[in-house]
Amino acid sequence: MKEKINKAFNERFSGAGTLYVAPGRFNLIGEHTDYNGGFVFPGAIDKLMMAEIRPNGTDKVRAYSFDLDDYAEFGLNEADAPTQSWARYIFGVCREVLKRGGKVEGFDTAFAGNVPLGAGLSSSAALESCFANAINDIFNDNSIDKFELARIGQSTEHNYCGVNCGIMDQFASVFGKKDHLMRLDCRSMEFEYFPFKPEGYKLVLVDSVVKHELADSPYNKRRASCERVAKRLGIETLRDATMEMLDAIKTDITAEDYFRAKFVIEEKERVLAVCDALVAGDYDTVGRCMYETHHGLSKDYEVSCEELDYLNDIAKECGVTGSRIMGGGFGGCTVNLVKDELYEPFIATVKEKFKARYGHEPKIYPVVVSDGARIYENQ
Ligand code: GAF
Repeated sequence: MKEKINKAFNERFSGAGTLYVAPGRFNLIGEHTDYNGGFVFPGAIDKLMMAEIRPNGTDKVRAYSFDLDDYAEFGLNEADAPTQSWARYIFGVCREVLKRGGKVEGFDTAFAGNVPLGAGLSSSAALESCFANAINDIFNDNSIDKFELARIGQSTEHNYCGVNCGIMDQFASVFGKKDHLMRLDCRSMEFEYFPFKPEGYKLVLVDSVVKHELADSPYNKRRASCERVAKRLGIETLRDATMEMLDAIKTDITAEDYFRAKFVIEEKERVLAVCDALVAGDYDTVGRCMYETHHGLSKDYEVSCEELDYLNDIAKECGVTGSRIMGGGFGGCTVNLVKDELYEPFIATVKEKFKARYGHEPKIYPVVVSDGARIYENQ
């Protein structure tokens, strides 16, 4: 990837800039809890966005996307928003830095990535974190703190890309640490690193290759449901709700809102249970919670799809310890916790069965928990 970016940068802009990388993320448990003030438990993965960047002495950004073979040029004022959706991520990051009083000047950039698009692995957060971190380094002497970098990415989604996402993806991409998961309290923003090297198990993502676009998906509607219920309960977020409170207003809200909130209330407890189980080496509990999350996401939160439910069924049949849909939903991957000795047979079976039903194999990505956004130093 480095070589092709260097070459593309040199051909377009001549010479060389500085290389920055930022990863996608996976999440062990804690889905749709971030925008409800709950807990999440993600880690950064070894799939990255990489950008070569150099100030160009103008007030314009000139950007080349290697993967899309597309070029965009835009100014830094609000009225200069580019039309291409990929370029709006970069523009949005620049604007959000400026809105916070940070400095951004014109730059040239060529970038590429190997985070699969639409797989629920947060390629967009990786792109945002990569540019936020680079702009912080190049123009701001790294004076913007890391939480603010994550918020810059999140605000980019809200204000320039139409997705009212929570903070999990950008947080994971910025704060990721090799071999560690992070339990983040999305209300207080306190977090803790948990060493993660499960003995005798592998974690693997199985990608249905069903594409999801959160902006077109009902993601924002799920968030709106949760906010409605919280408002009805007179609390800021569902973090403070219990099943008793929810049951007490059951007849005042729609059945749909009830089930959305039920999932969130149950899910926030599961994150804590999984963290404790992980520390105790109790992988059966981790796995059971993962299956419960899948069930809730499929039946109550309704963000699964036929292909993902099928992947979950196959995992169960193969004796996989834990399996669930991961990320925002509406396509993408399942995350699976598999005993070493079951790994190969599971992968063979899931490929065969899925292909027999849908005509193509799912893609397999072993999870390698990696570092967060950084300058690229020939690792
Ligand atoms: C998407 C969002 F971007 C995250 O903020 C989070 O809500 C996730 O879906 C679901 O847990 O990745």
